Parts: sequence; structure tokens; C-alpha cells
Amino acid sequence: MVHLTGEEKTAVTSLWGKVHVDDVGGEALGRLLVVYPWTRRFFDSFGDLSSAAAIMDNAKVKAHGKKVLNSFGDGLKNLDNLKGTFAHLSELHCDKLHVDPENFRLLGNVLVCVLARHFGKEFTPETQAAYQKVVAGVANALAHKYH
Ligand code: HEG
Repeated sequence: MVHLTGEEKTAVTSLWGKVHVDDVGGEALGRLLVVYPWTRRFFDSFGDLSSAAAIMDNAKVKAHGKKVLNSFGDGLKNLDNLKGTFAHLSELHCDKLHVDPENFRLLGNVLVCVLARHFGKEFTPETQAAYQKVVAGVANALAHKYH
């Protein structure tokens, strides 16, 4: 559950309507793998992740980034019930994928950087503040079923 004011909700959803999930998703996941190289270990089956150029150009990274971002977008439609929305994915990331939940926070912050890059001045400090709440809420929800 994240508490956003009406203005913050409007800022988040109106910007999200302009996000190209394939570009932004691939770039966010790619940058996560470049900036925090230990996150590459979860993606052994993705082929060449040996350099920044290889990662940013990797089709599997792009496809998976898009999948992750679409799922993140589902969260935006369910800000009042993030834990319920991500319960199944939380179990999957814990029990099957063994992803340390700290990585959800890292990805959320990388996503904010990518949005800032794509939207420039339109990504105002107020919009950033609203997004920081959302990425923190999604990361908490994804971590909720960990044991
Ligand atoms: Mg995860 C699979 C969503 C962060 C590693 N992730 C998935 C899937 C979704 C998803 C929807 C597909 C599930 C399925 O096949 O049923 N992931 C998701 C979200 C976020 C996130 C919404 C954070 C916002 N994931 C995340 C992070 C890592 C990670 C930070 C690792 C650093 N995800 C991961 C792996 C898979 C998924 C390894 C399986 C990939 C595959 O082999 O296809």
C-alpha cells in the first residue's frame, strides 16, 4: 500500500501513459545489469552479458525488461493493493528464482533514472517524488512473501 495524494496519482499515471515499455523496460533492466554486475547471475540463460554494449543490445534483456515493466504497470493500477497484486510474483522470486529483494529497490531507483533521462524537464521533482513512493511500494510488495 502506498499513500499518494490525488496530484501524485495524476502525475504518476499521466507520465506512465507516455512510457514506451519496451524502450524503458529494456533500458532499466540493462542498466541494472551494467551498474550492479552481480545482478547478472540471475540471467545466465540470456547469453552475452559481458559488456555494457552487449547488455544494452541483448534481445533477451530487452524482452525481459518489457515484461517486468508491464508487470510494474499493473502495480500502478492497483496502488491500494500492491501486496495482493504482487503476492504471486513475490513467492516466485523468493522460492523459485532466489532473487535477493534488495535488487527490487535497486531496479526501482534505476527505473527512476531512466524515466528522468527519457522525460527530461517533464520529470519534475514532484513527479520524481511520487515515483519514488511507487517504486518503494512495489519493492516492499515484492519482498512481502519472503521467508
Ligand atoms: Mg523479475 C521473472 C516481474 C524485478 C529476476 N519478473 C519475472 C516475471 C515477472 C517479473 C512478471 C515473469 C514471471 C513468470 O514467468 O511468471 N521482476 C518483476 C517486477 C520486478 C522484478 C515487477 C520489479 C519491479 N526480477 C526483478 C529483479 C530481478 C529479477 C530486480 C533480479 C535482479 N525475474 C527475475 C528472473 C526471472 C524473473 C531471473 C525469470 C526470468 C526467466 O528466466 O524468464
